[in-house]
Amino acid sequence: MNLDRTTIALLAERLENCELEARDTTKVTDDYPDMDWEDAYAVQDAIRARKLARGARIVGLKAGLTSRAKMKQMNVEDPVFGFLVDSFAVADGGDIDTKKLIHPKVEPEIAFVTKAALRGPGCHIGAVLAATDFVVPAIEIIDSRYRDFKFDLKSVVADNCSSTRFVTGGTATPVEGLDLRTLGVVLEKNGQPVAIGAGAAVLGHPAAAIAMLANMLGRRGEEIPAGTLILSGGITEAVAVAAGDSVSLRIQSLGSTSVRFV
Ligand code: 0L1
Ligand code: MG
Repeated sequence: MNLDRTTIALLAERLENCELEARDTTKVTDDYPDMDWEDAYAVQDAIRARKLARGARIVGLKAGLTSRAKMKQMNVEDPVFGFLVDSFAVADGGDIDTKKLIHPKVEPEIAFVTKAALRGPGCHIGAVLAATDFVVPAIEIIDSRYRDFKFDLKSVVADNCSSTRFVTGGTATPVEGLDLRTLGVVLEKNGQPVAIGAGAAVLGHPAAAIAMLANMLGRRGEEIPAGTLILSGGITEAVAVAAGDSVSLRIQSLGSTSVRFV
């Protein structure tokens, strides 16, 4: 680690206040160019600790940047991960107050819910599928705290990977007999398709994103506990939204979920 405890705490306070007050900031590596990956996750951990101290509950995890093309572009070998708290969860068909966000975007994702713990190293797609209770369609709303979504990966990790809201819906579907790679995905904004894809866009198989997450957590001596909801990463590019927009996601065999920005 290159940053001391006081600096980590100050960066966590700065980024979380931006989230809570819906205002942007410059990327943290502008001020601390020597920040390393451990520092970046330490800032994220400090944000989580701040929320837990105020009574928040962790309700899930997310994998981000799980497309190979984007990882290659950013010159990283691993995706990033973040946490989800109860205040991020929005009811299916519910409203999101856009004034509480900076510059939100939506991502179509497949969410996994586990029925057994997953622990790396060595976690693989087969282990993930065996440990999956069910999958559901999920819309993740991301809202980078960085001005104009301009960041580098360490700044993104420190900012809890732009997490802000998520909604799940559709039918809780077991994965037996389901090929998650070939499931068609249609994201609609105001009734018009704006992004179309298939599950294989995420690392060739969405379960590979969960395996990578388990392997990354394993390196920290952590596991994915049974009963965890995990967003496996955007299947298409993220789509910008504003007040007045309605967004719905349909995933073949899993059903649909929707949210409105008011
Ligand atoms: O959920 C995601 O894949 C987003 C990761 C953070 C990068 C971004 O804000 O686009
Ligand atoms: Mg996402």
